[in-house]
Amino acid sequence: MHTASETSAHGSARDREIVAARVIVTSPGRNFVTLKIETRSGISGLGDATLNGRELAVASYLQDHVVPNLIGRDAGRIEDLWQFLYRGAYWRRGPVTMSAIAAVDVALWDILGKLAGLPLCQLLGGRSREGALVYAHANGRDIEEASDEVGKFVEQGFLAVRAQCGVPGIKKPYGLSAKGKPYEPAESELPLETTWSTPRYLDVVPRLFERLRADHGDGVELLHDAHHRLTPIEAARLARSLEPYRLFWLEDATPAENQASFELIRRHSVTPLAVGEVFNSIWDCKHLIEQQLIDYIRTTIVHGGGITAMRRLADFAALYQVRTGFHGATDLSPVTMGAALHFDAWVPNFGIQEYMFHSDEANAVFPHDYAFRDGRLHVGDTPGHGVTIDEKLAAKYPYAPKQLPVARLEDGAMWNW
Ligand code: GCO
Ligand code: MG
Repeated sequence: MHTASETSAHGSARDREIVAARVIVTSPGRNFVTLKIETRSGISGLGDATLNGRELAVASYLQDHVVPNLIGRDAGRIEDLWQFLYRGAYWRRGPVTMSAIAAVDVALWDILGKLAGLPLCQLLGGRSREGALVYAHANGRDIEEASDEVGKFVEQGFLAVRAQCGVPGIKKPYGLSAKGKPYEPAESELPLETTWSTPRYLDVVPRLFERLRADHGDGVELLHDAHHRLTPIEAARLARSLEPYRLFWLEDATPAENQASFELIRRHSVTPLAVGEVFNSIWDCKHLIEQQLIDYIRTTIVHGGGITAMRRLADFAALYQVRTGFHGATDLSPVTMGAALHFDAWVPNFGIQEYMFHSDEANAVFPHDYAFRDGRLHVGDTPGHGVTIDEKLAAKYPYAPKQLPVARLEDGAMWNW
């Protein structure tokens, strides 16, 4: 016998019982780890668990340590399962643990949406906006080529573009792709060794943005990613030198293990700052947010512990007028993109969503209902997050070990990639 609270038109606790959970590793152009959870009534949900360059660690965490804990539990108890996996592991936080928790959490929200017959954004409180403003990636070997690339995105209707360009004298600086190819950093089985020079970089970036404003005017939002390469005072100098070009944000200006280092950048510049794609918990940005040292928080669903955790983080950020700017590189699967776009549709303090294009192969493995229109990504009304997996097709793309590059200074010393 079920009590009234356990039973609804959409299924009882028995119907919601988790009967299977599977980890699917596939590599349609790049590696993705996906968790599929199935309930007794036959409803299933998907969560992304991809951690670029360290994929199998999360696959094992899920397969060996999480899945046995899921079987027999009520898929409707999303908060309780989140707490069980977070507190219950004893070892809190960390990208592997939090990506695994995120995969479970997102799969359960997907199941809840399907049970209710509602899109995920409706479960969160409904749409606050029609579509999510997105930014695309433009890059060029030099300023000229980068400006041409920005122009192409503007022509396609993008309202915001991130721009990166080559640094004279530096081979393979961050963010550049081979001509005509989409940017994809995890290229080789062992890390590619690249070189870095901060003085050369600091010299070229202000010239890039001066040119972009001259070529494309003030109407387009421009963004830039320093990819953790600068010290706080160098970051302050860059942020200040970019002020005339009114950036939407300067991202990852300096590593943020020491959150207080952003105080130094703030003291010198009003260029808006974004950080957090490598964070996995609210604790990684508590000081940054409370002290209003940043303007956008980039931590996203897959690496931040799922929707349950990100909702808490976004509400906390809202108290300080910090807005979301979810990471959306190609190493986050379409499952994360679907979930993120539902979150973006709801979250009151939305800022922007990163949008790198998945390959045709990846899009075929993960059919989805989101679409780009007029500078924004729009989610449909499919129940759940609207992303599925073609498992037969996925099986045709076996795992291919790939790691992210590393960077060394010109004297050979290791630096931040
Ligand atoms: C971004 C990121 C990515 C990361 C990548 C690492 O802002 O899009 O910095 O390009 O480097 O996600 O796996
Ligand atoms: Mg980045």
